[in-house]
Amino acid sequence: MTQPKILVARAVFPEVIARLEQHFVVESNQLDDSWTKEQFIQKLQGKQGAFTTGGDRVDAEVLAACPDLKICANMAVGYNNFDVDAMTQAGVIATNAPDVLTETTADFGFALLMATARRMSESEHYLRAGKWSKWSFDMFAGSDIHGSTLGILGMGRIGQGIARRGAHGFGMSVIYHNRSRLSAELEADCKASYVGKEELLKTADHVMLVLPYSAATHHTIGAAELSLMKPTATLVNIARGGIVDDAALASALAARRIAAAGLDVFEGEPKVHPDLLTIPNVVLTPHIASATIPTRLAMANLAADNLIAVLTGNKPLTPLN
Ligand code: 8YV
Repeated sequence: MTQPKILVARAVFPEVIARLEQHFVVESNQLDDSWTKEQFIQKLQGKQGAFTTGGDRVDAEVLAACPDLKICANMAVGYNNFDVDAMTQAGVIATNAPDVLTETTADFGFALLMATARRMSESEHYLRAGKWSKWSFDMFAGSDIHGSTLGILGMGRIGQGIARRGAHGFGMSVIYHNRSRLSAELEADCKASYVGKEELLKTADHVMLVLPYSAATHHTIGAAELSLMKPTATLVNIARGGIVDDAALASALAARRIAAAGLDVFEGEPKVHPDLLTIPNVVLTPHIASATIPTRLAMANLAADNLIAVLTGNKPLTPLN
């Protein structure tokens, strides 16, 4: 029996490639070349499966040009790079990689919150630049985490992980806003109270964004929302670029309309709005919230499991359609 053919669009752990090679004829991109859409389409010709990451767009154009495709397995929980409706229409299964990254990503959200509120990047740059000559009472004085109010926009699994860390670990008062309200049990477990978006923005000392990106969530935080926040507040985005209007955020930070921001994701990444690069009160990281070796390996193996299941006639583990 001939083995199905798959494309692995980005470099990934060699042991995952080796696993895939036990089941498929694999074309991989272990040199991690950047492909144009045309190259991606050309490499997908004759392939039944694709192993993708968040930067690989699968839309109607790709689907029309790749009639052999049966499944695209994303090594990411977010799947805004997939046009899931178009995939469903084309009979292509879409899968993502949820759960395995929840705690790692929640850890990072909290780390970025701490670094932002306590001005860790700014103060480290100061020290490295040899500017530290004496102690002073208000040097890099930031805002407290413990006992403060944490507002979480988007209360899926990662949002809940952050709520638990805040409420149970740091005695924070947690408020959240989400498309749908959590069950009473989950609210109690997270010690989180449901509020409207406006109330959340006005009340929170720290606002954490953990919602999925879609046309509906584009610029969820823009100039109007930033103007509702406390001047002492911090904003952290570990969700997706495009949820925040980065230009509006840069002006708000420069004018100190809010105190600080921590950003792991950016509009048009890996490009970063040039103003954000020169503003001191923002902590910037290159989309690494899920980046620990065990978690990235689990994400890659889950994408591989989905490909293996579907292309051997079984049900996907984590389907999106
Ligand atoms: C991925 C992410 O590393 O899972 C997600 O949605 O944003 C990250 O964990 C990234 O999308 C690459 O696939």
